[in-house]
Amino acid sequence: MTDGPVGDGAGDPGRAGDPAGDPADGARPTRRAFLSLGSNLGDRRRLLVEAIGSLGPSVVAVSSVYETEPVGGPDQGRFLNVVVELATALPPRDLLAVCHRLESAAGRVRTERWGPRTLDVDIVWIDGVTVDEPDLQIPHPRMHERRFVLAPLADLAPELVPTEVYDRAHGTVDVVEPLPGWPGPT
Ligand code: GSY
Repeated sequence: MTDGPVGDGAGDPGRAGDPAGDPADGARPTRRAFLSLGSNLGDRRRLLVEAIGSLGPSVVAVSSVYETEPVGGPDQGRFLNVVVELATALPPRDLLAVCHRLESAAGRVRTERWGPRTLDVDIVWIDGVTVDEPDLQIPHPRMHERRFVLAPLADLAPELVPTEVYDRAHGTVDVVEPLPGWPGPT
């Protein structure tokens, strides 16, 4: 793929300008999906804003922004984390491709497994969808262990985050200033 806008290439999932939209308009149900975005390298805020902007009109809501203690991996800087709610008819694998394209657009190079990264984008949940394949599991298999996922997810979908599950999860999370253009949950 070239450097054009995310989702703006022939054969890519999604429409130009609407990468999480569905090329087969109307053929599949539109579902609520939640992506977890994290950054701890470079201009973290800018990277998150650009990634969310490039998801296009499928974005329904963005959580508060959390500065979070790194979970796993080597000694590294704190992350900024958000969760984004989408309304999308993309099949899970096409949505995964969108996530990978956002990471590439942020200049992510996959080096150390749990190491620092400009951008990480994970599918956390899609209403009514389960996938259990080696490279894709939905719901995300570690979501219930991670406060950096659960705290922003609870902003948008509290019914998916029971209090006792949140209490057992790991890591410190602090709400910080919202992203420009995204005031956070209302
Ligand atoms: O799995 C997402 C990348 N990641 C994160 C993250 O986004 N936030 C925090 N706080 N710790 C993390 N460890 C990894 S790996």
